[in-house]
Amino acid sequence: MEQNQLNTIVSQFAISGTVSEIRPLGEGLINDTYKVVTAEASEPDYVLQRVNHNVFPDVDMVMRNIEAVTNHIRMKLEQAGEDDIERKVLRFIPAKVDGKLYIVQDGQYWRIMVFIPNAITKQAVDPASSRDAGRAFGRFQAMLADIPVELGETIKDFHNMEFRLQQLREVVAKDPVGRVSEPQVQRLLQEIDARAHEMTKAERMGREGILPKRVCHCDTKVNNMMFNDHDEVLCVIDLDTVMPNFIFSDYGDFLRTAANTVAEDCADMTAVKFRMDIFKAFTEGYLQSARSFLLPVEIENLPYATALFPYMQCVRFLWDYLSGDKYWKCQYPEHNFVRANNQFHLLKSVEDHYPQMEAFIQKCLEA
Ligand code: GN1
Ligand code: MG
Repeated sequence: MEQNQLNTIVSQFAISGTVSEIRPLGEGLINDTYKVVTAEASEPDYVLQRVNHNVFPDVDMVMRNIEAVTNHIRMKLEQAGEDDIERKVLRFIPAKVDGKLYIVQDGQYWRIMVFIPNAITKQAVDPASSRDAGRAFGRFQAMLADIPVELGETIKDFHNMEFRLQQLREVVAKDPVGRVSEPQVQRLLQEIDARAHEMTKAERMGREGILPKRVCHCDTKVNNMMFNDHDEVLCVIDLDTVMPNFIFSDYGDFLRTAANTVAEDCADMTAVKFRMDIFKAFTEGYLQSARSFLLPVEIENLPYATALFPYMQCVRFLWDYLSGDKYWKCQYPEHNFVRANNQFHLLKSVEDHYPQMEAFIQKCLEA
């Protein structure tokens, strides 16, 4: 993207300071991100993002959600007398023309937020930072428990397991790229089928009215938190998917990414293992800040949530593989299959740990 085009975009927001440089930032796969550097030391720098309109069809809803969430969290932090609030919650800058938190330019959606200085993101965590992460995500849910507005569902049925299985079944029936008959695909499809009933129990409990939806982050990966230089969590970022969901989303997706011994696309399946040390630390932290509002049915099903997310991600990666790799960027033809298989191996390792997980949660509750 040309500097002068980027400058034109930035100039439409009510930022302070003089822009001296705009350069690419990070390696996100969904949105394009830039750092906007200002000349004055007294003015903040900013993060400019183009929002992926294909993944998030209703950007206006995304930004209304984010506005409600960041305002509510800022109010909670102020009430709690916290210091350094500007580094603990994101601040988006309104457009000059209409005060909305985004602009549309040539069919593209853009937004800008204040850059949080002296903070880092991580790709992996140790048990100590997992405990902190558990506390941070639990606190995030706790602070949003009484948000006065109803948030929109920014990606419809995003973590709905019944829907994800339906999507898979549809692509299996169509087989658009002729991959369904591969023996490795057939094996995985059988494993998925064998667990389909158990794995869709959240939706059933939801319909029965015994499992509530709460405001969740829905993309609680390790790299969606900012840490300060003492290794403490400052704030939760990447708020596009914040929406009402079962709390299993935030708990399970963090463990899916953080407690895998290897990356989600590691092709050596013997290396894929579920790390109980990370599970224990994260669970302890999460229960510390979330226990006050969680229902017994939510706590009892945390081991289920731990299995659900590798399972769901296996289904989603396999769906994309069978669809011809349209959703996730792939570096080689089997990439999505390797990801799906990796997540299945993680699921099996999680399943081996059910009794230990249950015992540990019980111990936390008694403590
Ligand atoms: C996508 O873009 P990223 O890496 O934050 C996906 C998640 C998946 C993840 C798997 C909007 O997240 O749900 O778990 O890939 N986000 C969306 O790597 O689909
Ligand atoms: Mg992200």
